[in-house]
Amino acid sequence: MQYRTATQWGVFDVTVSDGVIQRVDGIQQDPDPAAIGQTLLDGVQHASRIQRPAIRKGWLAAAHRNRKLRGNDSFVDVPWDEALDMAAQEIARVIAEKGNKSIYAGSYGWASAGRFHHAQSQLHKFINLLGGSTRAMNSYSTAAAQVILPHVVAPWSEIELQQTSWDEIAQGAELMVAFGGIPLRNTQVAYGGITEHQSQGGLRGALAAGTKLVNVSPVSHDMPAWSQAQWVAARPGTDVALMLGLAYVLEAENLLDRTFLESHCHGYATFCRYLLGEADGIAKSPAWAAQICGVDAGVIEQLAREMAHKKTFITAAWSLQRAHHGEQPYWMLVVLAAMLGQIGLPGCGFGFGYGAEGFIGSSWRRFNWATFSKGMNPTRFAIPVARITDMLLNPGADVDYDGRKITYPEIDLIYWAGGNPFHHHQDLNRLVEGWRKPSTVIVNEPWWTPTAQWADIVFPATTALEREDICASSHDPYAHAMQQALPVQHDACSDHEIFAGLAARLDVGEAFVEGRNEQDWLRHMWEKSADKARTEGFELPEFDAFWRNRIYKIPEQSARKTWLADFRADPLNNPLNTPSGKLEIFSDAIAGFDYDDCPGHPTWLEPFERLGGHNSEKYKLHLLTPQPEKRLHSQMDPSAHSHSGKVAGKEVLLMHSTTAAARNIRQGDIVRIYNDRGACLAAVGFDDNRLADVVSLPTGSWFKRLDDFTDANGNPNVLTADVGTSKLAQGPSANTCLVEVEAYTP
Ligand SMILES: Nc1nc2c(c(=O)[nH]1)N[C@H]1C(S)=C(S)[C@@H](COP(=O)(O)OP(=O)(O)OC[C@H]3O[C@@H](n4cnc5c(=O)[nH]c(N)nc54)[C@H](O)[C@@H]3O)O[C@H]1N2
Ligand SMILES: Nc1nc2c(c(=O)[nH]1)N[C@H]1C(S)=C(S)[C@@H](COP(=O)(O)OP(=O)(O)OC[C@H]3O[C@@H](n4cnc5c(=O)[nH]c(N)nc54)[C@H](O)[C@@H]3O)O[C@H]1N2
Ligand SMILES: [Mo]
Repeated sequence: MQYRTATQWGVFDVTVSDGVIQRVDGIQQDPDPAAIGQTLLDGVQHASRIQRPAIRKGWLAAAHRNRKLRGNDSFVDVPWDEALDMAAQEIARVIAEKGNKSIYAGSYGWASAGRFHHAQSQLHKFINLLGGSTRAMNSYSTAAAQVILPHVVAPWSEIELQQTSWDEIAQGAELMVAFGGIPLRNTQVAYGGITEHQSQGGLRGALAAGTKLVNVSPVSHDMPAWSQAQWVAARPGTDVALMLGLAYVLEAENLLDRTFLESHCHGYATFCRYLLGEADGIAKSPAWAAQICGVDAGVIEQLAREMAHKKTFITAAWSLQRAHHGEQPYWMLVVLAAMLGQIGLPGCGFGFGYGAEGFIGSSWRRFNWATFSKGMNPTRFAIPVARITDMLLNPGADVDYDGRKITYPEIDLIYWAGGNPFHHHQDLNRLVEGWRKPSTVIVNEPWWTPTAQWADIVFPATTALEREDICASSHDPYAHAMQQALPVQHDACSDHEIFAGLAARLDVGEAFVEGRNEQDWLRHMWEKSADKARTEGFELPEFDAFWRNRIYKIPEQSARKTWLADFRADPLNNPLNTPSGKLEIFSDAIAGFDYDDCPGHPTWLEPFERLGGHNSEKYKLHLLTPQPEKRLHSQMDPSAHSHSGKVAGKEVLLMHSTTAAARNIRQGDIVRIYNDRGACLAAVGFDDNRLADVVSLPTGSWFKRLDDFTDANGNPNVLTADVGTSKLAQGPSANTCLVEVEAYTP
């Protein structure tokens, strides 16, 4: 039998016989189905599934819960009723004794694609009914962007959904300069699901239309070889210096649009004094930039002139802002585009993430599908998502964030559903210290991920293939009926059932289920969407017809407007939503915060470490931690498809052959990667298409601590630093990381 399912990397037909998945095929509507689909093949029914509710022995045994054993203890299987009783009692105890803010239910993570069985949404609805919890704000993906860009130009959600499309780039751009390239491996994925993978087609379309591509990156294959992109090899974390060098040429050679800077921008004069060195005595010339970023001054001059003489689109990968002072490259990129004066022209100006997720650059109609109501968090309290360890370790301390101070609460209970912090957070050895402080950690998970292994109460969750759901996202024009393809595996329950069980025990059962079963909820959400559709002038089919057809596509819209074209045409009547109504090259608001690590205009700020900068004497290689090609983050890491990208079960560290030779390392060798924060093992793959002193280890392998605290599988987050991007956004700084690599002898 064939069943339709939807994932965060596309829509698939899954063939099942004898209760086992036999095949996974992309659907006909998808021009470029993602290979990650194959993780489902043996991943869903893998031996690493959690079979029954499990409770950590030490947690059961002692009043203080033996917290030091957390992560290094055995589990006992407990019947559902007993496990739910214990979890409910513990939640009630913590709320009564410590208050709601001492529960951390931020629960960041990607979970699965269905709108009803969305693990975090279910958790948040449940916990809101109990008086709420401490939550998390912003994402690991784009935390710095989400905070800096509203000050400068527009809210992030607007940028993601409305920015320039691939079609416009093909028609309008003669030159596309991509900082961090367009790594198509990442465009397999889109948050909430994707039907037609369009990024490869978009890039090929631009190329065919004659757009010249420039890949500014430490790694040449961040742009596909067939794109014939010019490679500008810049050191990681130095893009701001390079962009300042480009800006300097524009100013010095009068290649900029002074009229646009006057009419559409705020504060260029102040920034210009910094650029020319009048403010600090350092001219940000190409020669100055060259000694920081490693790109020849002549190349910078040429590129600046080319950008000024052509119709130019400038873009950056999200990775640039996942680094120390990650606000700066994004702000500076907008300023560079403003100086060129082409913002608001079709295919010109700036945009972000064209190689980050598959929906970026699409021109599909956007429709806000309804979901179920999660209510409000009564505590109204949240921390910046990547500050979790700081919070756990420093209750009572204040942290700066976007012009205000947030006081960390003392957390006594962590509830996680649909995320894997023991893959995703930086400096995992530091996370371990914080994670062992609360009395209790409860996790819902289908698999024995590291986060499940580091919990006290583990509830086995079903996967999307064991339940019915709807996939429909605001950046995709389709809705899909997700069918149940497999019987519930082992003794699992859906997240909804788990929280319904807990809610019943805590006297909010009826408020949680609202008298609906799974099918009722899907119908209810569909009907809410139908109401919304009507206000936008179209009719959704009846639910039963949709369910039979399994797929529905919303009607196309009339031609989409070029983003910021109205603002370009008439900035006074179509102002931006910034304090000045203009593009903020200087932000009075940010300057007013008086942050040493995020001044009033884009600035080159030394990161806490970099090649040629701090720590580079001790650790000679820069470690990048890109997204993994063969899976979504850590999801189904034990599957065959994920393992096809590994060697001897270990993640592969890409390394230049001369850098390896200098350390007596051969292709395929197992190496130890280390710095002051930790160490992990990985297998070496040679890759000469990169700067010699830059190595890359993808994220997402399951953390496994050996006795000496070395991670055995190659999870780079034992090496990355847990430092906020700045006081402004407090985002993660994963890509600022120096290491050394040596041959491993066990
Ligand atoms: N060094 C470094 N670290 C990084 C990054 C980086 O670039 N460099 N990137 C960061 C970014 S951008 C992100 S978004 C994060 C991603 O980090 P996460 O989102 O935490 O990663 P996932 O592996 O997708 O975690 C989702 C978890 O949900 C589980 N799951 C799937 N379906 C269900 C379900 O139905 N119910 C329940 N309860 N669970 C389910 C999966 O098994 C998995 O364990 O990583 C961050 N970490
Ligand atoms: N296959 C797959 N795709 C994914 C995901 C996945 O897990 N698997 N995760 C999804 C998620 S949650 C997110 S947030 C996006 C992330 O999207 P991005 O953050 O854009 O992706 P990354 O792979 O982290 O980085 C892209 C490239 O940037 C380059 N780079 C790193 N640092 C620098 C720098 O300082 N300067 C320059 N110029 N280049 C640099 C690296 O060589 C890297 O290959 O990807 C999404 N797509
Ligand atoms: Mo992300």
